[in-house]
Amino acid sequence: MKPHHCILQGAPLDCGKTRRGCIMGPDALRTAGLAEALSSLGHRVTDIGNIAPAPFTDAPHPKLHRLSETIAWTHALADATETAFDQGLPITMGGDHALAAGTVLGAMRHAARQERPLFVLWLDAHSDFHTLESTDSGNLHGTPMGYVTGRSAFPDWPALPAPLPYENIAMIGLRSVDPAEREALQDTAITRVDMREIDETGIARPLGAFLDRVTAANGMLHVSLDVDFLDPAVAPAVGTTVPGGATVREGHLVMEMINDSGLMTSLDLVELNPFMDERGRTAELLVDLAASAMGRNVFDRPTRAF
Ligand code: B3U
Ligand code: MN
Ligand code: MN
Repeated sequence: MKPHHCILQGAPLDCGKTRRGCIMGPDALRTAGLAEALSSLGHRVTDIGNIAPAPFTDAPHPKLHRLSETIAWTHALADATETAFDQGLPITMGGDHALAAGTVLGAMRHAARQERPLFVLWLDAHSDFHTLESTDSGNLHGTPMGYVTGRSAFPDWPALPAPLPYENIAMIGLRSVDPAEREALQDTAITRVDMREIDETGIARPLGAFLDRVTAANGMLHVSLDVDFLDPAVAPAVGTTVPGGATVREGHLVMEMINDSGLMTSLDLVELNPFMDERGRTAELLVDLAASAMGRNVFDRPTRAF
């Protein structure tokens, strides 16, 4: 396994929805031993502390919850993530999923500078594909994929170097997609893997096909792991619990395959709400999954078995 320099950055962003608690996410991941788990695998680890949003003035919006704060975070996180790539592999400790607008944008800027395509693996019960117009809830954690794909205008948000192509995105774990998202997704080349497909074929097949495409394109791979990708029975520390999610074993398999591929260049761990956790078990599971993505396994597998 190739040792990496992991750059841990805390993003205690809690403005992407109304239920509070993700502000404590970075410290819960620290307490659960994320840095120690990664260094025990032979990686160099630097925790750069928490990022702060760019200065903003609170200007309540009739529909969108804490819009100006989310924009301010997006600016700061895009800059911080882009900078972190110069040191190593950015691992962003969330914070709710609105943070991915910033981290994916930072990865897009870095990939553009490297003249390599960026791919995004979105592990989530939700597609988070809303525009500012289509969201019913007004919760901006439901919009980062709508933003980075440039499918509609996000006035005052940082400009995209170029929209993220739909072909470069795989969403795996889907089981809560709003009607407007469903309709919009149907016209795109985004790879959409719902729980039914996972039940029918197993999770390895669609994931393997996507990773093969990233390899063929010499792509960079941003992985965004939303706690609600996992079943709430094993990962209760999340505001939006959607039953029927991935098992612990499916979670580890995804992460092990990502490690085997050698493709991952950045990682988000998002939506952890420690206020809702049970004795830290969700935080600990996220640490274990991150460790699997960074090389922890029982045995090495020289070739893929499917
Ligand atoms: N699609 C809904 C629900 C939702 C999205 N992401 C989460 N929940 N975690 C919305 O509010 O946009
Ligand atoms: Mn999400
Ligand atoms: Mn989700």
